[in-house]
Amino acid sequence: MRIPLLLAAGLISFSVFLLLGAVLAALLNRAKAQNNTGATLSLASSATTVQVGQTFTVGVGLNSPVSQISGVDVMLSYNNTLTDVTDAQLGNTTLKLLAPQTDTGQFDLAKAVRVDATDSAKSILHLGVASFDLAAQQPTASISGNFDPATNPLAKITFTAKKPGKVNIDWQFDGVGVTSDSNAVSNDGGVTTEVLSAAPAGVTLNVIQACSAIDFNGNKNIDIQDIQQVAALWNTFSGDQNYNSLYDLDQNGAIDIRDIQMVAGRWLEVCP
Ligand SMILES: [Ca+2]
Ligand SMILES: [Ca+2]
Repeated sequence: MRIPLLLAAGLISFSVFLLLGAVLAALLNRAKAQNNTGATLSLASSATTVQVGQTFTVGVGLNSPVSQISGVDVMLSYNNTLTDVTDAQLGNTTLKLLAPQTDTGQFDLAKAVRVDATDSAKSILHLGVASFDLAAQQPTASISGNFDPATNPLAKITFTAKKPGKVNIDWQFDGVGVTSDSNAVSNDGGVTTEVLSAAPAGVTLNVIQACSAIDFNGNKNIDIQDIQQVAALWNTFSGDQNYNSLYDLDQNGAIDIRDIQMVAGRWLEVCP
């Protein structure tokens, strides 16, 4: 009798082991499935090249094939010596609250932008869109599906180009925490869940000088004369007698190789 009893106990133990394994596998699969069906965010810029002083807009898109999204944290970094955020507006979706807000119910740009603590040349824009209508004082519907960043964005951010260079606008996404980075949040029966599944791609664009700013002699052509004029002031610095800010195209206080390269890079261009 002893051997069959041991056998039975062994079989039961083995069955329990199998059952636990199956439950664990099911749980893991569920977690994986949730992650795979998570939402993604996107950006689209209105231009790939802009001139100093011009504005461009960056739309925020969302693709959430399964989850109902009731709020999105948009956290972007950008090079603040080349560009600044000058406005943000909601798109045409039911996410009708744009945060942060001032006491008088306007979008609070000053509160939304801060200089990065570890890199003063980088600024962080953090805004939120949520399913609430402040004017009507009531919640609005959640959203799901595809919201194209160029044609149907959740929000549109206006930037002004300040200085020539390559602008990178990148998402801040660490995948943890509900408020410390970019998120898409679903609200299922009052339980909020972060469903953003991957780091979204950013956008890049080039800020350039207007043709007229480089056409120093005003003959409507960027030509060898313009190159010679800036080259003649090479290695002069702000405060020097010969320094002329007109030729300091990137406004860094020095007329150097970069300024000459900027003229040479536009050589033979005909100004409108
Ligand atoms: Ca010229
Ligand atoms: Ca310069």
